[in-house]
Amino acid sequence: MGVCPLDDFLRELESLRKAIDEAMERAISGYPCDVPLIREAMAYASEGGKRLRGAIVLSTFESLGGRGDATPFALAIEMIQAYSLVHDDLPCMDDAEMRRGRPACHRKYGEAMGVLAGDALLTLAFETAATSDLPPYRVVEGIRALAYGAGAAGMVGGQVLDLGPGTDGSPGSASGAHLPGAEGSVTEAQVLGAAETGGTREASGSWPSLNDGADAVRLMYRLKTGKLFETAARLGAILAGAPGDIVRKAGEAGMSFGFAFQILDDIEDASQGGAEDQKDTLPKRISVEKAREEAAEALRRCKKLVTECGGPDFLLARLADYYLASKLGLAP
Ligand code: GRG
Repeated sequence: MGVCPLDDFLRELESLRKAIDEAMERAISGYPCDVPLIREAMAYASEGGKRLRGAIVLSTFESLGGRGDATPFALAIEMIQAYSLVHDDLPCMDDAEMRRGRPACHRKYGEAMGVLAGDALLTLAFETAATSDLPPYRVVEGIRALAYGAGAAGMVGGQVLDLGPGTDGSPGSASGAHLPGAEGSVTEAQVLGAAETGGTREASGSWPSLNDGADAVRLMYRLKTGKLFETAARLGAILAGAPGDIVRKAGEAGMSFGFAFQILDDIEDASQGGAEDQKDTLPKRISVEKAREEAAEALRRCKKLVTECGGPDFLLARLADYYLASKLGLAP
C-alpha cells in the first residue's frame, strides 16, 4: 500500500501537538509556586491550542540537523502565544468572551487575573527557555530572538497598530480604524517609524511602502501575527546552529506563513459573520478574492524559502501546502 503524504503530515502535526501539550502540562502543574490560583489560571490559558508555533520550532530544529532537545523553546513560544491571546481577549483590547472553544481566561477568573495570568505566562516563557541544555550561546541568542519577536518590534508593536493611538483605547480601539485611509488616522510616519525602530527589514525582507491603507494593514499583520511565526522558524534554525543565511531564510519563510495565516483567519472570520464591522482587514481593503491571491502567494513564497533552506519535506513547507489545499483549494 502506498504512503499517503497528507496522512503522514497530519499524524506528525498531531504527534508534535501532543508532545507539546504534555510538556506544557508538566511545566505548569510542576511549577513551584505558592499561589495555586495563578497556576490554575495559567494552566487554563495554556490549554487547547493547535501548537503550530511550537511544532515549527521543533521540526525546523530537527530538519536542520539540531542535536538535543528544543522543547523548552517550543514551550516558551507557546506560552507567549497563550499570554498574547489572554491579553488580546481582555475588555481593553478585543473584548472577547470565548477562546479556544471555552470562556476566555478573564471571563473565568476575572479581569485582573487575566492580566496576571498573561504576565505570568510571559515571564515563565523566558524562565523555561533558560532551562534549555543546548549550547549556552545558542540559548542566549534564542532568548534574544524570542524577546525581539514578541516585543515592541514584533507582536506587541503589531497589537499597538491594531488598537490605535488613543491612550484610553479610542479612537479605533481594537478596530484598526486609525490606519491610513480611515478617519482619525495615525500618520504614515508613525506607522513607518514602528517598522524602522523595529529593525525589521533585515529579519523580514522588504517592507511595504505604506502608501495606502492596505499596506498599513499588511504591516500590522506581519507584526501582530507574522512575527511569532517568523520567530518560531528562526528559533529552530538558531538552536540547530544553522548559518546566518539559513536563519534569515527560515525566518522569512515563517513570516510569509504567518502573514497568510492572518489573511486566511480574517477571510474565515468574515465568512462566518464573526468580524465586527469596524475591524480593518486586508480582505475588506482589497477584496476577498485579491486577499486570497495574496495569501496563496505568501504560502508559495514560504515553501520556496523553506526549500532553499534544505528541503520541501520540512514541516513548515508541508504546512504551507496544507493551507494552500485546505483553505484555498489550490494545488501546491
Ligand atoms: C496582546 C500583546 C498582545 C498581542 C496579541 C496575535 C495577537 C496579538 C492577537 C490574536 C488575535 C487573533 C485571534 C488573530 C487571528 C490570527 C491568530 C493569531 C489566531 C490565533 O492563533 P492560532 O489559531 O491559535 O494558532 P491557537 O489557539 O491554536 O494557539
